[in-house]
Amino acid sequence: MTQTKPTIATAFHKEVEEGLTAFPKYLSSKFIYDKKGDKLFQDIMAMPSYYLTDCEYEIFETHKTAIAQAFTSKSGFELIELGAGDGKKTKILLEHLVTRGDTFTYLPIDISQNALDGLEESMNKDLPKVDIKPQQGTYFDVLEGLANYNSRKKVIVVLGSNIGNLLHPQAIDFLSNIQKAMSPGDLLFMGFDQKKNPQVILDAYNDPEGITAAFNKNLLHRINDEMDGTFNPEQFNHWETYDPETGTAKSYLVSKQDQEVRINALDLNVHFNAWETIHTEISQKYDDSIVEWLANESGLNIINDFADSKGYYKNYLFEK
Ligand code: AVI
Repeated sequence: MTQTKPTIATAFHKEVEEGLTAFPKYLSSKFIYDKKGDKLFQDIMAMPSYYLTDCEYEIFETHKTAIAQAFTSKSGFELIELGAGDGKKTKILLEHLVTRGDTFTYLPIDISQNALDGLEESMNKDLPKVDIKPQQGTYFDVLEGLANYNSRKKVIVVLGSNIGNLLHPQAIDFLSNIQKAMSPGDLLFMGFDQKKNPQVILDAYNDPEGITAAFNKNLLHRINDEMDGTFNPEQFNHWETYDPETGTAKSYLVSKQDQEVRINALDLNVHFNAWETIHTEISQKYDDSIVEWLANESGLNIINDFADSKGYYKNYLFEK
């Protein structure tokens, strides 16, 4: 009897098959985020060495007046946040906008209805005056739907330097898609982690407690749980590199020995030589000239930027 291969069920299945049969091997960091991955990322954001979060808080606290002034419009505006998560940082701005008496609707977009329900509940408790309309779906489906939502100015917010997990060509696609959903006069407010002392960057992705290692290895746990895999995560090291010339931090999982892993749902055996790698994530760091280039390529203009006191991180304001 001929055995038929099991049907590849999801984008994750497809990528695992492609990535683990490629040379060199790779898996995409976007698949780290299940419930456990989300929690590990919350823990990363709370680590002092992961300076990005504190820098963005500092920027909001220091520059909230200027940021609010840029956002505001006489006829009111829509504040659209892509990947809102728990909205902690955004609340600083929202609170300030409420205090100023600005008229706006807050439209957080997230793929997870669960995350949106939690956010709506905490917003109703902490900032009941904010008119919140959560939008469940992928960024671009929702943005497309909002393109003609109404005639008010749109301010699109993307925090946390999430763009850094994209290679430059993908980042240009991402920015171009946002640009297409904007009308003249609309704004994009986006966080970009900056190039800095390479040691500071390495420390942010290499904590001694092993939280980032656990976050990276969640990919292997997910394959075990969802694809009936036999990875032993203990047999892989988390490894981080940073190239100060390109500004690219890269995460790997490195096989500590020659080993064979079986992934039953894919009917796949994967061989690892000792010290063979799986590349899992890039976290790109930027400077003004790279951001200007990305903006030009995507049909956007930078009209302002806001930095923390150390110059580690910047939020740029773009206009179509
Ligand atoms: C979500 N993203 C911007 C984080 C970053 O800094 O690249 C993910 C992360 N990876 C390891 N630590 C945090």
